[in-house]
Amino acid sequence: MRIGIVCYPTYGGSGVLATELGKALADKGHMVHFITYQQPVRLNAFHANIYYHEVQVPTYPLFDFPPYESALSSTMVDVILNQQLDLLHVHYAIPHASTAYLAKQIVSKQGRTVPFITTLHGTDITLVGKDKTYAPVVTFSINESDAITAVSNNLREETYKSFQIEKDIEVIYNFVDTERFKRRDAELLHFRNAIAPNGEKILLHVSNFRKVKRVPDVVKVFQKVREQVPVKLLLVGDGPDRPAIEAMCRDMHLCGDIRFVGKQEQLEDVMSIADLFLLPSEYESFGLAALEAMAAEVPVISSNAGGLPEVNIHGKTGYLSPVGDVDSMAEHALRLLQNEELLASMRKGALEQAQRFHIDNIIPQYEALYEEVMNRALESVDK
Ligand code: GMT
Repeated sequence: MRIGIVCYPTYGGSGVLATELGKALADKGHMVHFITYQQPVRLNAFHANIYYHEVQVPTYPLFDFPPYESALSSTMVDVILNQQLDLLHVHYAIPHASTAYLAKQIVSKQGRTVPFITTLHGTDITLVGKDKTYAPVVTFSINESDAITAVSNNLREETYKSFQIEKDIEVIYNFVDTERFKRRDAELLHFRNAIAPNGEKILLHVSNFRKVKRVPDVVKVFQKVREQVPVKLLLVGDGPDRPAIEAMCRDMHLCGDIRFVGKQEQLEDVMSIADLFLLPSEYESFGLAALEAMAAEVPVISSNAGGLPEVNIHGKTGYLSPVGDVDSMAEHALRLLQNEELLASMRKGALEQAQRFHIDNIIPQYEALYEEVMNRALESVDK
């Protein structure tokens, strides 16, 4: 198939997922065309079946706000027509679903039928999408999608609760390449020793440092754990809350034991040296970073918000606590760090759970959906 993928190219989970999906589809022989405003971060090696089309947004003195959506729709039209795309798969509803709708209408005037699939990822529904500034367009464009998927049951339910959706939303879970995230303790010992030179345990948090991630809770949990166990905290990623978190660490006199390493492309290395992963989010539709940690045998201490209980199984792969309950999270972390046997069994449970979301189990679900959508589109042309 010739598939156009539209996503945010930055470090967010939706862009990561979309890029990994495109790479896996290309490996299976599909022609994949990424349409984004910048090279997606995980699209970092040449692949014969992958093409990248950059959306250019020309400016003009009249534009206080350059019309990105128009530029994106026009680029979609160009790629559909010149690369003979069979379908578009857009990730994150805003503005990708409405731009896909527009592109579909434009090419239909030229006799081309190109269906589009919208994958909902989380904040496009639960945070930004619900805002009344966007809600009518989001509702309309989701309903006009030829198929809709959500990355968890929770997100599917949230979408039905928040919008008047007239169509079925299929749940296709996020996935992980467990081979890539396979733990490599011996190989990465030098890295581990650099972070924890005296054999301390390592707590890890990876995010885009936004409010919804509740990064201050990570620091509070760390402080409580540190009172009882020698431990270091590794903070990966960047975002608007990072300066405040750095100030918080200074005020709490924790700087010596906390390492900010910014955005990292080799996440598998970082996951491989961690003992526990912390994800205390206010909401998480799925928690892709937690799944990647589990694939590296890292148990997860998380909140029980959104789709996290579908990924992190309490008592098997880690522990769940109510949002904001840092005492409970610290208690869970200490329970594991002070009991090597329990930690070992939880690590095994985490890896087993990650296998359920193995990339090879999930990609065929997308391929089946593509087939179904294309067949429906062909039938509608025949009528
Ligand atoms: O929260 C992020 O990390 C960014 C955001 C995005 O859309 O880029 O992530 C959302 O999509 C991920 C991939 O499907 C999910 O794993 C995250 O849980 C989800 N984030 C939220 O729901 C807050």
